[in-house]
Amino acid sequence: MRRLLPFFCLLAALCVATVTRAADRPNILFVFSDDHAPHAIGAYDGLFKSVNPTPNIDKLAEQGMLFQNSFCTNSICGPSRAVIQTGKHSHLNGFMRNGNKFDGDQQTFPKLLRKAGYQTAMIGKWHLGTDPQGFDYWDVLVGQGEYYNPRLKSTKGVRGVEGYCTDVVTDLALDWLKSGRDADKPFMLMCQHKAPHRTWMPAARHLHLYDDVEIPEPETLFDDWKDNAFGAREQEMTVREHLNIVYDLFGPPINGWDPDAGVSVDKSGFRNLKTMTPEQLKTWNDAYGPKNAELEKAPLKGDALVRWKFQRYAKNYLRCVKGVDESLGTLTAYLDEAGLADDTIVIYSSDQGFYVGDHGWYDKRWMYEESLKMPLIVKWPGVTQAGTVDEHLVQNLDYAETFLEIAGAPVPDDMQGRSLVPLLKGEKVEWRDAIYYQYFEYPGYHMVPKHVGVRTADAKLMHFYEFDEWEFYDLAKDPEEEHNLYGKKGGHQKTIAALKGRLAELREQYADDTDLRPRPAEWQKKYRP
Ligand code: SGN
Ligand code: CA
Repeated sequence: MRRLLPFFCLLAALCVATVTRAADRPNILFVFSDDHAPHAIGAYDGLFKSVNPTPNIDKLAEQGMLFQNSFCTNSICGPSRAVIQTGKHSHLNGFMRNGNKFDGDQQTFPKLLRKAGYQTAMIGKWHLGTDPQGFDYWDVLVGQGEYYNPRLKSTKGVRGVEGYCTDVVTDLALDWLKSGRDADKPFMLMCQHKAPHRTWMPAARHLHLYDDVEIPEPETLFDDWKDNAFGAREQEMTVREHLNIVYDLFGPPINGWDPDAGVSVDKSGFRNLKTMTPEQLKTWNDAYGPKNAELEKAPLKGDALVRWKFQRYAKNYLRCVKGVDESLGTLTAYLDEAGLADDTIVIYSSDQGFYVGDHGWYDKRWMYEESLKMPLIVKWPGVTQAGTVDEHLVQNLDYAETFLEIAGAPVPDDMQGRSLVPLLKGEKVEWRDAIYYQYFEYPGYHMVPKHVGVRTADAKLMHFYEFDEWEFYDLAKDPEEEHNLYGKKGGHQKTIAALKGRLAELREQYADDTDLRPRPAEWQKKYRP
């Protein structure tokens, strides 16, 4: 026995080393969706909580940390993803609006994670216009991705995969976890869904979900934007006028509705239905047909039609969310089953928030709360305390540095965010008092004027600079942002002046020298009535 002692000691030491190594360099499973607003997650305690849309995401929050004040820097798909890749604001990473091409030769966090010995994989929606770089494995949806039988691109080329997009992406992620990776290395897997993006097409199994439920209407569904800057009145994203009954809601063309009206990308308007197999299409039509017949028999108008559209839209949106929620459940069940759960950080997030009828809208882009906010829930076994809510002002700008610190990799000086690791550990740290926002796509889909802005814990200032208009909100008193107090009496001048100062400082800190001078009156007249 004595002679065996050194052997046991060595074995024990080895075990400790392995355990430390796994804990030191945990795997990261990053489940990311498209346009999933925090208020459409039960754990965020929003309006839709009553229909229990996200039991699996809620469970993640119960086990980990939920970031209550998590924001994007530029509320649109490609730009948000480029910020995550680089840890730099849009003006520096070069991807300022959808349609730009991401320069994948620049420094990105997956490249640095790889250097640090991580295996990296990217599966699902990428939408950056150039092929992913920095990944050991990638398999990405072509462009926006199709809901049914999507095309995917990998190093082997483009192919079609039969099935519902969220399930296809989940299965590919599972395949990679099971047999695609090198089990000796820690991994970073980005599993990125298309849902719940427009045109909100649910899986066949969810087509009847919420059939007998009335989705609660947002307080601002009938907003009239009366004291907003002009852009909020002239945008093209209202449930009333722009959400197309046929193209977006799969309803009948009542009241002479033009099936192409407001359809921004594909003028044929039906590409997603066109990718279905005849059986899938039959199931689809069987689900919507009877409901559509009712509306055709008694066509609605005015506010009643807005309410009908909202119900159809919100139900489809939440049905898509259900698919994403199930995906998270499937992936985390696999981690449990494979004994990986204790060594894997699981993160749920989405590229930005969204309007689900809030302010009378769909889509995103604005710096108003519903689209500025991103969900962020992190379960880090042994590190995050179960069921905690963090209130610091955090951004997608912080993700890259967070991933690098988790991996024990050096963080380059030119990244502009801050690692969230101390917050995840529950440490008390000095933190930023304000976030900086910028949006660049104008004129463009949905017609949201360019703006920059600053948000603190309780106030927001927005500058629609091409038209030199401002908005200011007292978020503590007016969380729905119904009262733009810019230029109004009531003693806000001091706060506004301070916020203008803070905005200028942030622009300097982030090296943003975008020209903010108003455009010539002639140009403005084209857009502003
Ligand atoms: C498409 C959508 C728009 C949406 C943009 C950007 N139209 O053009 O409604 O704002 O994408 O979305 S659709 O009819 O094609 O769905 S993003 O997620 O890529 O930023
Ligand atoms: Ca998006």
